[in-house]
Amino acid sequence: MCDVCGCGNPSETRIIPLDHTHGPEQGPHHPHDLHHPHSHLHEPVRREVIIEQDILHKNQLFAERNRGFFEARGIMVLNLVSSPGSGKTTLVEEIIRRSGKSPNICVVEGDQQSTLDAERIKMLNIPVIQINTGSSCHLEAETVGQAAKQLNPIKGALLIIENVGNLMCPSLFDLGENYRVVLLSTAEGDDKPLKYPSMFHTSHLCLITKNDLLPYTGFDVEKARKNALLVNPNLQIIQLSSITGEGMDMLMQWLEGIRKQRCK
Ligand SMILES: Nc1nc2c(ncn2[C@@H]2O[C@H](COP(=O)(O)OP(=O)(O)O)[C@@H](O)[C@H]2O)c(=O)[nH]1
Ligand SMILES: [Mg+2]
Repeated sequence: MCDVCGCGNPSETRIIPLDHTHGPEQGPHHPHDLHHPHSHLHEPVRREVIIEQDILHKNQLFAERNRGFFEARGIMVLNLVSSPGSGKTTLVEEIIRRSGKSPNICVVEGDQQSTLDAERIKMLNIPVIQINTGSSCHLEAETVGQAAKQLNPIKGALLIIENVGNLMCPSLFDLGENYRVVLLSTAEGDDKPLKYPSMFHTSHLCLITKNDLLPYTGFDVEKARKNALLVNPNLQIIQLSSITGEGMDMLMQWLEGIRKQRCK
């Protein structure tokens, strides 16, 4: 996992037994609250928190810089976040196909390794840059800003950033985007908003993807909506399938709406 954003921070790991019996770690020879770090962990924990704050603070400064760049150019920016495989690249391809002959779209692709996704977008003649994050599990504002400048989008363009597939760390890193869009596929489970709340809490739009698979997955759409709104009552939700096209009109209308806002 990522050693940059602190997702390996031992102080955040919790063992929560669901029954009231004591597990071996809480036996009589070592009675203490597992939620409270051991005294020998105090010093390292404090250092990790400071490093994490520094990283996030630095990222925030670059995010603000990106926001200024995007604003000055009149560029609308989406940050697509989700688990791996929930359909981000397929959706980007479908948005491009539905955006007409001169779509005025450019794309930043984020993956740990490979240029596979960027190659898919390039096939559609759309300017694209791939960022490989190596051991890191999220995109950061500084590299996204560099990629955006290289892409050099024209006024009024839509810049789509496909973040690294991960439902946790990308939620911590503001990229300077206008809208964060979280994808939740019907193959993943309707309980994800409760298990990974920060991603749903920090997003503006939730796309329930792979709607065509509903008959096979047991995914309860109403439950997913309820869970997502519990975490973020302002979240907009659209149900769609990039394969059958259902719900895509609604998404394209939403995109049209936000692009008009930017051109005002
Ligand atoms: N049935 C179905 N499959 C989909 C849909 N969208 C994407 N997929 C498939 O899901 C897999 C992962 O899609 P991809 O777009 O690469 O996901 P990403 O990792 O989030 O970018 C691929 O095999 C896609 O063909 C959809 O709406 N319905
Ligand atoms: Mg992808």
